[in-house]
Amino acid sequence: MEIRTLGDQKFSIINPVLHTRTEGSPSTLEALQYFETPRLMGDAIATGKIALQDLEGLLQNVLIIDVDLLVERVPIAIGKSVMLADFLGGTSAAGAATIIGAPVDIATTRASGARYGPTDVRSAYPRFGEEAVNIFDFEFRRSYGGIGKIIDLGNVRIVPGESIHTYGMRLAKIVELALNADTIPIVIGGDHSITAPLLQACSRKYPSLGVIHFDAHHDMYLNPIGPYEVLTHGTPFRFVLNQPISYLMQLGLRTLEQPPDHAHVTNDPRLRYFASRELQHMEPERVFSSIPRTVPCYVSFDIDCVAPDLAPETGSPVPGGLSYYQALDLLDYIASNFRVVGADFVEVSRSSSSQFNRAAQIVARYIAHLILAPCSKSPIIDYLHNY
Ligand SMILES: [Mn+2]
Repeated sequence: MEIRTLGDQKFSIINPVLHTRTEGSPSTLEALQYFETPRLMGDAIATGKIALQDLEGLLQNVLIIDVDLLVERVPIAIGKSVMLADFLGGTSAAGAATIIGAPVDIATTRASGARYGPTDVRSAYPRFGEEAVNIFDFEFRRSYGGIGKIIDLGNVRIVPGESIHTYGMRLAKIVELALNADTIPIVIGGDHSITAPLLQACSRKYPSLGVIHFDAHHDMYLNPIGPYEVLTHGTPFRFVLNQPISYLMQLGLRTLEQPPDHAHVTNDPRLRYFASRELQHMEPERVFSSIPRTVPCYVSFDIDCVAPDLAPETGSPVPGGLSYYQALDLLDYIASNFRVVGADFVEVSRSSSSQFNRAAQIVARYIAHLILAPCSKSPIIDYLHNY
């Protein structure tokens, strides 16, 4: 980071990594110090030393002060582990899936534990090596060819005590870098609040984005006590509807609750849903018959859409739910027929009584299918006697 004085209380802040030059005032410099010695943003704003718009401007334009501080490399990666600095300065990664971990559960309302999601999902991922080439998929009796790269940037670090807003802005920035490199970001959460900043970044790049949301809950709740419009893991889709998305399809809903306190969003014509019970008897083709194939699509997958007896490691389980194969077939249909430009897999937590994380095992398989399904496919014909 280089700061040049321009005179008249103006400064030019140059980021040599991102090749950006941003003009700043003395208050921007104060805000910059926030990142050098991270502290509670609320306190800094309350003292009047830092203006929120200065912080946001810095995050959006000159965020990367030291890339190593932003992202933490992980011992077990999905695909090839790449440093963010190398990703930004290296050869083209176009077409690759970019894995980004978001180990946060600071916006949960019930049990915490979603911070373990990225670690446990990565550990459960099939060991394909750095590139998934020539994979036999016995489930679908097909093999995949021409596989692109899978890059793992690691986990976006959390500063202890910070809010989901500053964390979300940093996460969104990393996702924006992945999108601008023409890769497909796949974010492993983390609680569901991260979807709001993620979709903000994605809809900046793809203004007509469609969203397919798997969940037991509609996640458009209001906070029970004011302030009502607060970003938590139960509210992200209130914020998603503020984006210029073309549709929001919710799959797997099954809560039993008082009339929704979100009436002003439920008559939004972009919104549609299928209950978990309805999906028990529907072919994917029918589920997605009204969805335009040409519109880029974002998938937000909350593991609690799957039956809690199959995936118990989650914070807000609801009885009923999709089977492993129902969700797999829906995801396979999406990945094979739509242009998926980004995804998140959230709300995988961890059990204190079992070493084996069933929710993480399922999500790891779904991520693999999401990455593999768009690749060229050929039938498995020479396995044993082709029975
Ligand atoms: Mn959710």
